[in-house]
Amino acid sequence: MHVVPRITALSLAALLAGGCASLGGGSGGGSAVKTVALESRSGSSVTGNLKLSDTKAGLRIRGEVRGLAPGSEHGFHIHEKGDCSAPDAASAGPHFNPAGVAHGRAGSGGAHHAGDMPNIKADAKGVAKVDQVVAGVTLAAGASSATGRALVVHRDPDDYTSQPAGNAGPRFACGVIR
Ligand SMILES: [Cu+2]
Repeated sequence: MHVVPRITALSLAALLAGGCASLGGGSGGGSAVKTVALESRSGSSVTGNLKLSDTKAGLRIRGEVRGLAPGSEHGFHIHEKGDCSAPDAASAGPHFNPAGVAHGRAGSGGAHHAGDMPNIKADAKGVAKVDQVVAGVTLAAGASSATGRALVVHRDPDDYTSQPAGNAGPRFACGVIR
């Protein structure tokens, strides 16, 4: 029975080493992963944990959002300011939109904000599994860097059409990309 704790300790050591490497490798072009914790806002009980990493295709966002209504659909965006301090997360500002273009549907071929992403969908337990790549956005420094901005989950679905934010309603969760 000594084997199990030993393996656990080794795994922990590996995880810690990986974490330290990530912290130190912000601009090294390596495989840095940032973790973003989504906190509830606007009186919701929505929370989440997401992992972000740069890929050749764009910014990959993986993880879970919890506390949603079963089967519900929600707008999900990168907002401009890395400030979730307001009770309604209005402090996160508008969508991240460095190109100054119209809101729309990412991947449609039409105009859309850099921070526009597909809606997330909750399962029967109110959990939305997220795994998507945001083309044209990076963690690394640059004009389209998401670092220092915020991830926001809305109460309602994004209709991908209404300006400037898809009529997605109040901000139910917010997390700063540090
Ligand atoms: Cu939004």
